[in-house]
Amino acid sequence: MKNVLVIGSTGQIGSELTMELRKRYSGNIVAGHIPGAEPKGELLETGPSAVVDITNREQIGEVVSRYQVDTIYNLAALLSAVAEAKPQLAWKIGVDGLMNVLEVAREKKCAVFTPSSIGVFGENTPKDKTPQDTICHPRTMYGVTKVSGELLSDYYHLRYGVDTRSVRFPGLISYVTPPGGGTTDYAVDIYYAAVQEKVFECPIAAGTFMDMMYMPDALHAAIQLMEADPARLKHRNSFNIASMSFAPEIIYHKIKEKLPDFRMVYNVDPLRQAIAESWPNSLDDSCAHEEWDWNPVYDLDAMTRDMLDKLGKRMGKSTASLFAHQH
Ligand code: AKB
Repeated sequence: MKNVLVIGSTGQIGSELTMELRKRYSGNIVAGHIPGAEPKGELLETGPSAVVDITNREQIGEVVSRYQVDTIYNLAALLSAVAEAKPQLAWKIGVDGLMNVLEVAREKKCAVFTPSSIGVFGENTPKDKTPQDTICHPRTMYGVTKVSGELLSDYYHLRYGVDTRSVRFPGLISYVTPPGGGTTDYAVDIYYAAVQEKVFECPIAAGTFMDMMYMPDALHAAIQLMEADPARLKHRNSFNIASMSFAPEIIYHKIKEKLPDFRMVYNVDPLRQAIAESWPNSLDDSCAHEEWDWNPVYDLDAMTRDMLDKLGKRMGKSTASLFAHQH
């Protein structure tokens, strides 16, 4: 039996991770949320939920004790573009908040998963097949909080024996809960535009490659890493993981293979473009393969088929009817 607290359970990753954990484990899988972001529907109905503000250490500790939590998934964060607009808040949530989680974990003997990101890399990092152990010198506040988080998490493991583990997520693509304020969000928004039969305005310039991943693989990575045999882990915070890398014109043409009338124009956002250019084109994730058997399932083709099908159904359009409208 496992008792898990998911902090940030109503966000892009949390809403799906909490449900996946409830399918796999029989214990308490607590949906932690801030006031104003209450769980709804099946997230509310299938298990306990509790107010957990990551800036409130006592509150985290109280919920961990109440539900005898042994593992915390700490998903609270501001994404890259928002963190540039609110750098102090990004630090307060990403670093001070993480410190609160780690302190509770130390006292109450919990394992901790905190996602890191391709945002830890910067302009002087090798761009292609970026190695696991390389220069992490970001110029964004998001990157600064993620590098700090990796270092803090390793520190708590080495100094206090807290079982901290993490992956560097690429842009995550899902049809369930939309992301907010990320640089890679365009790769989600483009599918919504395609299904709604709208022209997509792309905020990222042609030729800008970034690593991306379909949500089922991302959920699997988080859970698989937390279940991995600790004796095999040479790294902890944080593993490169990868499944696909593409630029806007590549995902556009992939969608156009299925929906030939779909159109995209460029309207580049200078902030997001600068952030995207400072990130790698693709990561080398061989350490994750070697140390805990990471093996993603979805490529761009399989993801595109699933996204169009699932989003279409959610918007009351079957893939067949979407295709029928095409000339
Ligand atoms: C963002 O774009 O900020 C995130 C990330 C890559 O960490 N999706």
